[in-house]
Amino acid sequence: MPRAVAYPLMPACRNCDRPIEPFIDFGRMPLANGFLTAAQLAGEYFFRLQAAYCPHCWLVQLVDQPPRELMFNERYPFFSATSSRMRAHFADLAREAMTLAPRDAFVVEIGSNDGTLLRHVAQAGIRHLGFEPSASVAAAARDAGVNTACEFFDVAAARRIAAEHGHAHVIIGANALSHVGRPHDVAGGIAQLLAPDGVCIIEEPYWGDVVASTAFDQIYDEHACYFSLTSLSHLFGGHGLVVADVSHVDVHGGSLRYRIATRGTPSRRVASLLAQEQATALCDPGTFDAFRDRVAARGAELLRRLDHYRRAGRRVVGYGATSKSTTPINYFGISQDQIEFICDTTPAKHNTLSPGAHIPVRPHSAFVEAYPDRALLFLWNHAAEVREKERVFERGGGKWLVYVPDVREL
Ligand code: DWN
Ligand code: SAH
Repeated sequence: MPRAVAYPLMPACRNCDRPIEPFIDFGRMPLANGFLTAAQLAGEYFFRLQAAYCPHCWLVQLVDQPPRELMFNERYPFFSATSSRMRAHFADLAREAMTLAPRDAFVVEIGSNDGTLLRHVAQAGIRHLGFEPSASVAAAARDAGVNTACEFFDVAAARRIAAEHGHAHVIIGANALSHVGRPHDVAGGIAQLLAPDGVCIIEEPYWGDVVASTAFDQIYDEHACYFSLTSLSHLFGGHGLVVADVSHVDVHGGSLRYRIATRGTPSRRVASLLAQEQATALCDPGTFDAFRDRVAARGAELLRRLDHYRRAGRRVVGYGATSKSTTPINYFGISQDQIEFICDTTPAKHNTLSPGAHIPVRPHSAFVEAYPDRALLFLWNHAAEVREKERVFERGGGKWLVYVPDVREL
């Protein structure tokens, strides 16, 4: 029997401590990266996945998040380098960071994973340190020559590093802050570590894009916070830091890149996006109710399509055992009746069972050796990269089924 663990609900906002409003309840969910062998099934961990918004600072957040050590440890199987698009993206970001850094700079990355970004900084001979609590990926970073502290970044770690190495001229965090259940620990740590004339670059999936495309699968255990400019400004403002600039980047379904400084006047882009967030009802309770209704309709349509395939005798497999896939698979009850297996390029996921639904995960070769008729694309955020790679599948008549921004065949 699965182990049911009850955690006390957290009724207060992770940012401003005021009461939050739950708006969507996905029910009992496993860890999104909790891939298991058959022998491990008995100990599978579950929690209640519920998202809420704060009507004061508008931070969208999980009501309850599993303990961080259960998610981020030596078994963590997500390696940033698996996507060629993301490798190029982080090479660009590293270049941008290095142009901001003086010659004797100290560059810090939070959530540095396998060192995909920092290896460029290391290769340029620049003093650097990555904070990465998951030992699996931290080891890969060290192998690539990246100085890595295998620990969670927080205020105490920041103070220690500032005392040992001096303040950081550039701090980078991509897809890291959203993973932190206590975001003040990270924002406060940045305030401690950043040099007075330093720059911090934060990049996170944008809640505005999640709403626009109803990308409900971004909601899973690891993502404790879903930022907008409004909520992120509130968080950093509490530590005397300023969001100096913001830009939109087209990764992970739409993200915002924030430039944070110790002082200065926010750019016109910041003022205009803050106004836009108000005008587009991003800060409006009705937006959340409508989002929940669209998720239900999306699920019904996806199941209808999968049922249609089954009745038509089509072979269907899942493509990409992504973290995101865990929410639709388990919430909509997708099983091996609908998808034979899920293929993935990550060796650590091969020959495991997917979290919760226990659909077999197979190497990418299983896809190529016997192309299915249809592939449910859990990697919709990397659709261009995948389609480029899988031209033979398409030429043979294979089609992709996506469910973000709506259910459709490609
Ligand atoms: O926020 C997070 C983002 C940055 O990365 C983390 N919490 C975890 C992870 O989320 P994800 O697992 O949804 O990320 P991706 O990049 O959408 O999917 C990665 C998975 O897809 C890996 O298991 C590798 C696999 N993959 C594949 O099989 N073929 C990836 C690519 C690009 C491919 O071509
Ligand atoms: N920055 C990478 C990795 C994103 S996955 C990228 O964009 O591809 C999120 C990463 O944050 C994981 O590697 C996880 O171990 C790490 N992480 C989680 N909490 C953290 C914390 N408090 N401090 C530093 N890293 C953290």
